[in-house]
Amino acid sequence: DPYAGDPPRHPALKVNSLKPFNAEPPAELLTENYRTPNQLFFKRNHLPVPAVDPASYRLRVEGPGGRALALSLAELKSRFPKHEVTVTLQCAGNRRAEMSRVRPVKGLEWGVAAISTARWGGARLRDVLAHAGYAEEEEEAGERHVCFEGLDKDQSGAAYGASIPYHTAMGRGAEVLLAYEMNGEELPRDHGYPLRVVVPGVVGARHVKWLGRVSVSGEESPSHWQRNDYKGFSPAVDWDTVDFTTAPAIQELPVQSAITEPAPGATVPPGELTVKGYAWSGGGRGVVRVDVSLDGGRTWRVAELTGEEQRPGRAWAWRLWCLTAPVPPDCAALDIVCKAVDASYNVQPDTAAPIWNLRGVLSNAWHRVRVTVAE
Ligand code: MTE
Ligand code: MO
Repeated sequence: DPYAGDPPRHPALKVNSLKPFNAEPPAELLTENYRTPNQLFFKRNHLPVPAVDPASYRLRVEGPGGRALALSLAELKSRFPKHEVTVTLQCAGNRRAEMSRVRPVKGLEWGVAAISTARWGGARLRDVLAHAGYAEEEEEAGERHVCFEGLDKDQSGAAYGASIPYHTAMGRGAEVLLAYEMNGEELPRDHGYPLRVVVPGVVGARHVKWLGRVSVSGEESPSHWQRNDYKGFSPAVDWDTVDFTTAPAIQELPVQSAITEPAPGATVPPGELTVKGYAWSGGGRGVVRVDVSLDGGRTWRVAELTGEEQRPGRAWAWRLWCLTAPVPPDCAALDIVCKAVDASYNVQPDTAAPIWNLRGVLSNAWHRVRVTVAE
């Protein structure tokens, strides 16, 4: 069993697949903390968790002109300043279960909690690439990509891989990390021990764990997960007609929000109701507002944003939100809805059908939770 060496996991996680291990925390636990405790942080593995010996570990960095560096963990920690940044990581398939209710899709049935937030610590990728001989972005350079390879491998020996545009890594003030710390602790095995990439504002799939190799290329990573997965398509496209070369790889994600409390189908008492949730957008776009409705979207109230303030243009981490409102009298049921607005005034679509896609990614319609009102 290639999964026999996987680490132990927290029993509260809702397991989506055991081998490989994929799990999300219960929604109501997700918003108990602004930073998700490591054990409850959602886990998304495509392959068995590799066992990496920290003493012999080397990160291979391919430099310009065929030169390569092999950096030990000690070198990564001592040669480059440690940078810390709070980043929300969201899987492209978060909330896929709602999309598959429109029409079946291929993928894990994630609920609303394939998203979590941590404070990550590590070396800046741009410092490491500069050390290897790469320059800050030049105007004329043409399209380039920074490619990452994990140490986890499938049966054919192919490693998990992904890439990001060069400017995402090397642009002024870029905060892409080669992280060895998560919430002040050593990176846990499930999250990429001993080293992972953290790309603020970008889809989870590019945050390559158990990082083995970094290179710069005129082309995107040749990995299956870069080229033939994690792309969005029209609802008109099915598995017989899909051509993965026609769509760009998902990088920044669209604005997202969801209700974490109360739970769908719960019974709430009359009087006053508190609704809680999270909101986040890709590309460093902040959350400017969350609207909540108790009557299916006919009337709205503005939720209170909680958690840390966001930096303009560098809003890498989510806002949590909450709304306390009177339950309308003589109401047997409530149809609670939330929707967020980001700093570019992007909004969420009201339903999932028009954004349905065969892989069930980018599922960000208004989130609805129906509850019963009773003493
Ligand atoms: N990196 C490697 N090496 N192998 C993987 O399977 N999964 C990716 C990404 N990095 C993956 C990986 C996907 S799809 C997501 S959503 C995130 O890791 C999940 O990170 P987490 O498990 O720390 O939450
Ligand atoms: Mo993912």
